[in-house]
Amino acid sequence: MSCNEPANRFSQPVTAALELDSGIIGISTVAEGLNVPWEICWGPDGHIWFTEQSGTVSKIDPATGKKKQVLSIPEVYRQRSLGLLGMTVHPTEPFVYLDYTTRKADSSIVSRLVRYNRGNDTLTDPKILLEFPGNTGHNGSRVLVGPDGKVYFSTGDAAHDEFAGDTASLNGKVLRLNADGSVPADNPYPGNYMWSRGHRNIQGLAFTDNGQLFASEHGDATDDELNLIQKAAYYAWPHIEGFADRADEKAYADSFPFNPPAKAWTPTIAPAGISYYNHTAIPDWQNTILLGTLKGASLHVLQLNDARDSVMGEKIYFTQQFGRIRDICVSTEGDIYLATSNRDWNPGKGFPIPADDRIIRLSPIKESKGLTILPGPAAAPVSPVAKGPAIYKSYCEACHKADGKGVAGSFPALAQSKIVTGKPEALLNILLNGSKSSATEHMPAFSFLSDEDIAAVATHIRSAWGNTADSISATAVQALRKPAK
Ligand code: HEC
Ligand SMILES: [Ca+2]
Ligand SMILES: [Ca+2]
Repeated sequence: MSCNEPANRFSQPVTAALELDSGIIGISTVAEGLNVPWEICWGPDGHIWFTEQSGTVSKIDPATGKKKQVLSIPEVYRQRSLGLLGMTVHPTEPFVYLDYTTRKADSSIVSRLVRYNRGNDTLTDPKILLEFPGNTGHNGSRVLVGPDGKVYFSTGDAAHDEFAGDTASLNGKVLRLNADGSVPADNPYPGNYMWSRGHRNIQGLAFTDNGQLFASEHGDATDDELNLIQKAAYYAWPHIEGFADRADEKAYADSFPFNPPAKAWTPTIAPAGISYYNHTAIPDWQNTILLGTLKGASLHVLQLNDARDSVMGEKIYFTQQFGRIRDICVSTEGDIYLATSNRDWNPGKGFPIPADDRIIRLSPIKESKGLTILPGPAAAPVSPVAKGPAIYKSYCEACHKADGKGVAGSFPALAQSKIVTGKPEALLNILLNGSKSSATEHMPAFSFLSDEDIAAVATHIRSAWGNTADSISATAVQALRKPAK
């Protein structure tokens, strides 16, 4: 354990503790009252640099909590998942790279990657490096300087599936740029920023100590992913979700070789920011990817192998403790900082609390006496039992909410819905095939669930929240499935 007394290093009180095999982690709040700190990064000046989604960049002295805003960008367009998103502070050059969504005069949404010059307490001389289509969702994104000094920038598919595989589109990619914004000579395609393609909506990006690049990515109804990003590789969205395990996916993979994920999650967890951890300050977590989750509201610690190219194990901490976790950074001393995202468009149950959003520090301490001891890691969740409420919780609640009331303007209420309580056929068709009558949000198809599971969740929503329709049988589901080819 480190011989530094955290009490000497930091002014904030330690309020809770987590006991690991190798030592104790103390938990303290470094900043509060923030509004969705989307990116937090450890700056070369020993400060935490962070973006807030509405368009500001600030830095904070982790020892004192003293905060200073260094930039406000009025043209940022913030709505739902849009706004000021990724940022990276170049470790050796005087540059900061930011990406955000903005609206053009014709009201179309675009994403931008912009470089600023970094002074002591200011960011000046913005230079727009890239501008490309955005949308009301799926805008990514993260930006990171690699060990090779190049800028890596992950973009969302802007809710256009067809962009992801298209080598001519900047959407649904990991892009690679020189520090000045030009295309590196050793990119896979001459004159093309593309480094890898076939991504849906990357939300986390991190390099390991031996230069492997990992990305976390949001799936649709199933298969959130962690991918090892390789030069020129193809990740197959929208043709393959997670591994090629369905018949249609296997057939596609026979013709189009793709990189399967290092790990996939169904039910989905909504993975967000990731960081590589290999510091002796917390020996239990050496050689791991730390992954924050939004829907899961937890920290996943993913053990890597020696080559740092596969995930060997997974432990889950802090479930529902801090709410949604958006991003993570690691200090040179090996302390870990988490940013909560409870004031975003889709907060979870019990959040936000008045102190949200927060930046929380995990730092080794010597004893836990007098502190609240948080529960140890949970085993990775097992697949849901074939019962309606559990299936609803795993697959439906993120959109339609625990009370069945949905989110006005985005996800319809299932409580008192005529479709839910009406003819079984209409309801089952939506569950099996999905529905897309609005331009922005759609209801994913759940045909991958068994007949029994669909019948169970359909029966559940027909009798929950004051609905009083009769139950639906697995046979009724089977009868509506398209006959196998
Ligand atoms: C990713 C978000 C999302 C998830 C997850 C989701 N839905 Fe939906 N659902 C929607 C959206 C959006 C609509 C509206 C679709 C449209 O009209 O295009 C919808 C519509 C519906 C409708 C029609 C309701 C009405 O009154 O129009 C039902 C029923 C429904 N969903 C049930 C479910 C069930 C059951 C699950 C879980 C198995 C589920 N949904 C999972 C987003 C979601
Ligand atoms: Ca994939
Ligand atoms: Ca699959």
